[in-house]
Amino acid sequence: MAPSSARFDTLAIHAGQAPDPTTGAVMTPIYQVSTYAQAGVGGHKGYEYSRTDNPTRTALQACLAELEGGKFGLCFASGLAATDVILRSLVRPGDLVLCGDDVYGGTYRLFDKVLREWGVNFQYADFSSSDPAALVPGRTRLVWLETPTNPLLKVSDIAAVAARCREVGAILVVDNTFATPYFQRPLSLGADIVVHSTTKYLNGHSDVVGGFAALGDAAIYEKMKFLQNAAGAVPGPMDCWLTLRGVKTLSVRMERHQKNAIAIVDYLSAHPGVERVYYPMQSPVARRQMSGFGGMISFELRGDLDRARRFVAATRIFTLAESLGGVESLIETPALMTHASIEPEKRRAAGIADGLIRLSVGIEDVDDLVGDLERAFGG
Ligand code: P1T
Repeated sequence: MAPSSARFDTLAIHAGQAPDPTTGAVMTPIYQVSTYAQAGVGGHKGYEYSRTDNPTRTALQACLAELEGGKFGLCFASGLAATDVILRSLVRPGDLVLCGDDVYGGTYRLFDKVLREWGVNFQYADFSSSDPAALVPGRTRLVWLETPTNPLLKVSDIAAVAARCREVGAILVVDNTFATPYFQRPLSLGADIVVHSTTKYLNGHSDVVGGFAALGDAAIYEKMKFLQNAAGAVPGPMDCWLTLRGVKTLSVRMERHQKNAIAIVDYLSAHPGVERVYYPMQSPVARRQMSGFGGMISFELRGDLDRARRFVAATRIFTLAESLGGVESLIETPALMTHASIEPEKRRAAGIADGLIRLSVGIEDVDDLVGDLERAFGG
């Protein structure tokens, strides 16, 4: 096990992963098991049933919690399962939840089509452009912040929103999926909970769907741990193992994602066929609160929606697909794909143009990636 003073890259490889006590196996085994023998009733070694706890999951929870600087960590079957457990543990019908106006379409769908039906009130606001003190009413129970946002890469000042949340007694949750703890650590900036779709950069290889939450408050942890077990949206041991393996290379992958992304931002910004490029580096708050800007880029083409449709179908290395954060490059149109569950007028009001294109820049050779975009421009 890594000493507690170890730095990020060391923790990514060792945290929560001492050699297996029974065999000495250096890598955490895949405990592909549902139940555990008891010597007498209640006489077990900390594990009774794998919905409640599983050693491979325990290792992943501990590793990711350390990377985010949280005392506690909980893994889920998907990012949305993590979101659902956070909301249902902490919010009751009648409560007010304030959410960024530019979030993953599935998060919006869960809030608007499921939890709103349950009686929770949701309001949406642009945290990147307004003073949080003016945005967050005194009766707010919870603030849900994505920064950078999906898909417009808008950046909000986590410390400022956290200060306002403390003033009014609201819980601040930050979705850190795009930045990862390698580039941004929301708990250290005052957030109460940090949440991830581990499907993305943390696993990094587009072969797992998973979610994770880290936090420091024991009472909130107990509520969420209870619901993790009571509702049971837990990841299987194989998925936990794959994610543990993926996390070991997080820092080297993120550096390369970012290097490639910056080169592509430069290329797109200089291209006459491009109207506008979105990347977090353009924000002064990002330069203050993030140590890097990641591998996600969005851009608008000059021309209509059909031009965007043709563009995303024309690339050969950038695969036309939803999701992000894997080693391979992906391209998509949020209005027609990842954010299609948001009503068109709400989507447009949030600034998500119909013809917006989103890139998840992978770690391939950047000249090949630029060449692929050049081909799609018809060059
Ligand atoms: O897909 P799932 O693991 O349930 O994670 C949901 C989720 C939560 N938060 C953010 C910021 C996300 O981007 C996602 C999932 N996003 C996509 C699938 C996508 O293509 O944008």
